[in-house]
Amino acid sequence: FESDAAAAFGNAGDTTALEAARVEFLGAKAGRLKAIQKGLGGLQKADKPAGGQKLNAVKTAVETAFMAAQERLASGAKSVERAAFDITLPGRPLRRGRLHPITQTIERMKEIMGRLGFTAVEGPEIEDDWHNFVALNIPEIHPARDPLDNFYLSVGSHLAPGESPGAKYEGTPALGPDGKPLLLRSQTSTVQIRTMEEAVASADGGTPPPVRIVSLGRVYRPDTADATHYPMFHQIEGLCIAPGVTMADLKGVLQMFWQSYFGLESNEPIEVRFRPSFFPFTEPSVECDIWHDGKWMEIGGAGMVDPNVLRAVGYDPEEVTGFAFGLGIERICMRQHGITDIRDLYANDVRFLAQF
Ligand code: FA5
Repeated sequence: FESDAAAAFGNAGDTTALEAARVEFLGAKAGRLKAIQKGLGGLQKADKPAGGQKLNAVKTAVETAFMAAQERLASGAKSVERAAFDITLPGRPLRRGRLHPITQTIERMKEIMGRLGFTAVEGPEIEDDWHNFVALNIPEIHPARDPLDNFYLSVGSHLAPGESPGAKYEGTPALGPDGKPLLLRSQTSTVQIRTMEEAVASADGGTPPPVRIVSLGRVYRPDTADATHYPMFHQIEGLCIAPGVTMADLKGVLQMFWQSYFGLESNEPIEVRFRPSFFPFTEPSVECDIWHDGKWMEIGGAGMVDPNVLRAVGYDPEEVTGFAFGLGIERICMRQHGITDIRDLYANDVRFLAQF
């Protein structure tokens, strides 16, 4: 009886069928449970307590099965059988995540530069005066230090909700161990300094080892966001220090890099062009263009590491020379994919990001 009732409730596909089953098994007048209850009257007196107990247990179980069926129907499932897992159905495709286009660009650049013998290194995003300016030959009075061009850090100037900035901008400057203001690095050239310092320190007074590194990471400038500028962006910095390194090496490395980056599919030679420029930390300095899609495309700055920079970190400029270059990663990623607005890269719209 009990399993018959459970099956009938479990198979009921709608409330009408469930009600019919309820009347059949639990109906107060002619239900099957009622019939059994009436049957108890025919038992021996001594058997009656046990029979009554058994009847109560069965009644509870059947009522529980009925309530479970009620809940099942209320939650929308048809019957126990039909709600079960159909192993013959094809699986639902999983939505695969993917890497952000900037991450993809960074990985590709690291891989190409790795094949050219350049090791990837990282540096801190909060920098001190020495690494962001002094060692890079940017003196105390240089315009590159302007607070309007840098994110200097301050302490104790948190804005209360709804409070406008204003005087809070004047907050107490956060100072480094040297007593000079800390800032978010404005270029990856800071990593050049850290790398060369480590190389010189590792030599322990002897001849410092040659250096061949790339550093890829975030940099910060208070530029107003527009189609080609963002206050946070990424740069790739390359640095090569060894005896006898020349500008021809710089051009050769950049040519091979761009040939791998843009030229492999088209099989067309990628031409690299240097235009005279100025950076405090390189001498001579150049702006570098490449011939791409039938026109010259400006891709970043480069030059021979200034002897002042070599001296600042402890190299002897009579013994070693070196080149450095720094490129904006967003601009290259945008050019590669035909992205027309840098802000799209950071709006976190999955419909946009899923295209890459
Ligand atoms: C520099 O930052 C130098 N450190 C590059 C360098 C390294 C020269 C080593 C010599 C030796 P510059 O300020 O021009 O240079 O910036 C480099 C690139 O960053 C630019 O060509 C541009 O592609 C990108 N860039 C600059 N500002 C922004 C911005 N607000 N948003 C996105 N990209 C930017």
